[in-house]
Amino acid sequence: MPDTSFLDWPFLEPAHRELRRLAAGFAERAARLVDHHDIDASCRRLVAALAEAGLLAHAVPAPHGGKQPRLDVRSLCLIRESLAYDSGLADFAFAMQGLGAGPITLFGSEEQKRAWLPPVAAGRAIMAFALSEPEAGSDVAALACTASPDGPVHVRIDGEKTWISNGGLADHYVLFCRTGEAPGARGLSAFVVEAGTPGLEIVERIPTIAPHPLAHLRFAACRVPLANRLGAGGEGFKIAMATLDVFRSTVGAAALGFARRALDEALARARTRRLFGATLGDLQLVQGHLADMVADVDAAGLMVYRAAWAKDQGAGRITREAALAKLVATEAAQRVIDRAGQIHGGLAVRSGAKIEELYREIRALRIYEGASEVQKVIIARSVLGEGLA
Ligand code: COS
Repeated sequence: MPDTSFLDWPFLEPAHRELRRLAAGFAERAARLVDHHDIDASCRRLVAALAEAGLLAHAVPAPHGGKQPRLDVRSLCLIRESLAYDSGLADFAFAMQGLGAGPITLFGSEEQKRAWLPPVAAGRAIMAFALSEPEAGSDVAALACTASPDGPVHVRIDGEKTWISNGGLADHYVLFCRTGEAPGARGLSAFVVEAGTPGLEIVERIPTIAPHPLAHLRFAACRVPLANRLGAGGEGFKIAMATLDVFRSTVGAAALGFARRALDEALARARTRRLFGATLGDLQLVQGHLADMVADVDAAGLMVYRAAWAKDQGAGRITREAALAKLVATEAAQRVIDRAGQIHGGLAVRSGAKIEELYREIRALRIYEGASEVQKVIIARSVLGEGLA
């Protein structure tokens, strides 16, 4: 039985405990919806099932299909953690609905929210967040995809995006482009681009160690209504960063779900595997691994739910807390899964084994939505800035 004592932490409320039960029950069933030979169909099934279970109602705000007027980051975290415990792909399907719709939720006009958000909650529209480019991933201010005026009510988009989750599967892409109001970070804007818009081409699907739908996209004279711009022209960088502030702690939560699963698998193995006339768990070196794993899991959990709680209390920017949550939780989860591998021996690297799957699933989390190195830059700048102030 998974340890759920964290549900008593003061960051969480009774409704969160109820939600955790619902999400964990769903996650066990969701794992059975995954066919690793057909990722696209699996994602579509998962999105539909997440909607039916009411979980996608936590990915958008009320009254646009959501449960609450503002995204509740603790709910997002609890759902991601629960899904990741059983299925990396179910977590992916949920997370992308939230992240892809995030800029609309946070910066869309009422009309834009009314048009685009209810289908996200209902599982009828699949979302993508298109920021990274072949030459700009960590350095967002350097992105080169352009949106230039094309008549009075359109823009023309030209450029490339890569590593786009749900690329080729999404119905709507939230795209960050250079619009040139000012140099660098102040000259970007965000647009919603519908799949099927002429000029939007899926160049290739990108295979990865933990198969998720990812693609490289090209935009060639892709004509998009100016009305699809989110916020004002030049606000794109701020929109991207504010969205990431909300969702980065949820990446930490997914890592936490993977780590808790690895710990539970390791405990089961340590209790039952016999060697040298005792069990693995009787060996002090194994106890040392287990203690380190418990410490990592708790530290990660505290960071994740602290960041989520701070945002839910109405804090404006939680850039530092979110960066800490993502950094600490993803790095900790990698270590926990690695130690679980040592405890499992050869079984850890057998294709199809749970630890082998967790190994493949965790790796990208230390990279996407800001690599660990980027999180360290953000954290260091926040303390240096404060020190100088
Ligand atoms: N919320 C709101 N505004 C923010 C912000 C945030 N979290 N972070 C920065 N800004 C604002 C700054 O206040 C600054 O505003 P002014 O120009 O008014 O002073 C502006 O945006 C530029 O900020 P900064 O100078 O910090 O920009 P940098 O180019 O130095 O940003 C980092 C550097 C590394 C922080 C940024 O590029 C980043 O987060 N990169 C990682 C992106 C990422 O996650 N990529 C993966 C793809 S998504 S899967």
